[in-house]
Amino acid sequence: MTENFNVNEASKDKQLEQYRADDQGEKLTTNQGLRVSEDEHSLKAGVRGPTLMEDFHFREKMTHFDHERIPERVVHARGFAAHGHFELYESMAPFTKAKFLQEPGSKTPVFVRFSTVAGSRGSAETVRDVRGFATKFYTEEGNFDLVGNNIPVFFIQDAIKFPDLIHAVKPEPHNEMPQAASAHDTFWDFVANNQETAHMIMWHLSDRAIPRSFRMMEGFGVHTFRFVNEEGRAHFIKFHWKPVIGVHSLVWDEAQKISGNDPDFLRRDLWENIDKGNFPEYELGVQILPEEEEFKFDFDVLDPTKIWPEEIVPVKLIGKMTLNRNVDNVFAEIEQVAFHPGHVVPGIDFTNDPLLQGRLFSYTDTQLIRLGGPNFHELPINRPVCPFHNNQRDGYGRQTINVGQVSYHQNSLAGNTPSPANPEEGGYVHYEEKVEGRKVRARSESFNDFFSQAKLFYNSMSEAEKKHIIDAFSFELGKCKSKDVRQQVVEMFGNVDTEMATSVAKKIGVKPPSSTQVNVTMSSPALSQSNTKKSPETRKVGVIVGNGYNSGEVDKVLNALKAAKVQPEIIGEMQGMVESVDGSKLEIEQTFSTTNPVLYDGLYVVGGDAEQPEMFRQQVLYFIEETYKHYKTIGISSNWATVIDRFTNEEPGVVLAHDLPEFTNKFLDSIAEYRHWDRMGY
Ligand code: HDE
Repeated sequence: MTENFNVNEASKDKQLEQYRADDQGEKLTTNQGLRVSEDEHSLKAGVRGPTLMEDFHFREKMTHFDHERIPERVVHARGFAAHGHFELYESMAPFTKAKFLQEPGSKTPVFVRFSTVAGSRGSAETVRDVRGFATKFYTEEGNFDLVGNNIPVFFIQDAIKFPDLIHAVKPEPHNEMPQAASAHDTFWDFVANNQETAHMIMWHLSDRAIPRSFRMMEGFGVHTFRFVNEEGRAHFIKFHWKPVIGVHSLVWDEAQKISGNDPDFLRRDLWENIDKGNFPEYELGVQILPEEEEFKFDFDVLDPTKIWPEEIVPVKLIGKMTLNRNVDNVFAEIEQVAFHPGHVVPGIDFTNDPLLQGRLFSYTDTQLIRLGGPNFHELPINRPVCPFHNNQRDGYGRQTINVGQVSYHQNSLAGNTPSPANPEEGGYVHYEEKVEGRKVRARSESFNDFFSQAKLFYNSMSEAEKKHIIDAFSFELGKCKSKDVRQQVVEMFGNVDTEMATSVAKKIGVKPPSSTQVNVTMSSPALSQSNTKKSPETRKVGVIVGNGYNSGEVDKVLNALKAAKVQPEIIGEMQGMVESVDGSKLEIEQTFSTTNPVLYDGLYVVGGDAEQPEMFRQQVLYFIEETYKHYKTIGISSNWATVIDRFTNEEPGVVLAHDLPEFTNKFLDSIAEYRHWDRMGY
């Protein structure tokens, strides 16, 4: 008999509740529950004597500490996560029988971990890298993990090359440098000698690889999966996550400076916004392709270095995910969560994408070393919310106390239970794809076009985005010591765009590519971030205020910003209060020494009276220069427009408060626009 249980958005939280422990107000004990009378001194033979072996409290405390760390993830070590739920818009029954995709309005609890790939667990977060976007859906039929990235394609086509790719991008083995960076010889040597990387490299050098926020990135399942419906009919599908507030990025100079100013920039942004109730939202999209159309395109649908352009196969939005709760404990939840693309539910199946096939092995294997044994599914964060029963037993850290005599199948002593479920009872049946072929180690010829979609990507970029790609190439290759590697890469990317590769060649002191320019006509507007949603919501604006400011003007602006869900942060010379000309006060939240212009999306210079020290004016000028250089919005109060005589009204993204009602609107529009690329020549 099947058990009855319901899953709703609170199911996971309720389950986790049993494992939460709050030590506040309690007496200190050992792990055996013994109350401890002293926790500052080890047990010694005399106050100046040796420590005694007998000190079980000292030994237990120290041993536990010695074992606090577990191996970091071999990739995606640096990450952060949050809880939330997924709500379905419309039934997907025509395509899949997955239960969590049937009832419009139904809510499934989720846990999402975002990550960088190359860096170690303590590395900076705003480095140039792919971002992981892994979602665990706790469904009534078991956990479904959508383990994706923020880039829709991958570097390689076959999983057997993954160790090589990762060895090439990780710090070089002889000196363990550089940390969390692809700008070094071995990575680019790998690229030039594995040319299937071309398309992914274009994304990696684009603004996508330096997201402004985890809340402002897309996510992609990358591989082609299958939806299978109740009748057993299958469709090829690709998964997409689309952030409701649009896709936005940092600029490179800013990203590098943030790495020093706030290495936790992306997790802090996620944590603080969830904390304040600005819940990140992403719509789930699927591209759906009938199986009969498998061979309709000039690319192979099984090739993970290819997208299905959205203009050809539209993305159908089927639901929305909201992240609304921060974790209680980073280790217990974020470090111990174990994702696996093989965690599927009935109605979702795999394809023969050779990258996906290899991943289906790697993920459980890696958890065995990372989490120390086969019982990691029992950790609170990994437990499904539905019951699980099987004949697996024992192993390190086993928590379940399986009662009874029988732990094998088939049996008669337990009435042959736990018994397999038929499909009507929710038993998972693999899609009966017909497979035949010779055993070969070879790449399918249909995987051989490495450059068409790389060209499509480049051709779809705005002028600013193209410039960023050229600058990124110049930076990355400029860091390679081997001139030969630099030359090979320039030659390779001549196949994408000769003019682009020629500009790079000039900057890095090598010969231009031997190719000739072939202009492409095809473009996919969905690939360019310049077409994304623009909104001031949740943008962080630094507001520099000194004593003697004009509160009438400033209060109105601050209120208008808050009404538009912009987040102003008051910056001043020293902590405490600043006083306006009419005696009202504002609290300084950051000082010039605790913050930096790179940490804001825009700047509002309020200034103060004429008495400000020279240092204040110097800091204002520094904030303005940096903000301007990073193409962000600058607003200046009417008082200070004359003190800062650097701008005229015509400057893009510089808003001067001559006329107040117009100022706030213009300032908000400018913040929504975010980057003012028309300053490009700057
Ligand atoms: Fe992963 N990947 N990967 N990967 N991956 C891991 O599993 C692997 C690939 C992705 O937040 C590891 O638990 C292979 C593509 C994310 O905990 C490991 C191949 C995509 C995360 C592993 C790939 C991903 C991982 C390391 C090539 C996007 C972090 C720790 C065949 C679709 C999950 C772990 C988290 C983590 C193997 C390629 C996404 C070693 C062999 C393509 C988001 O198992």
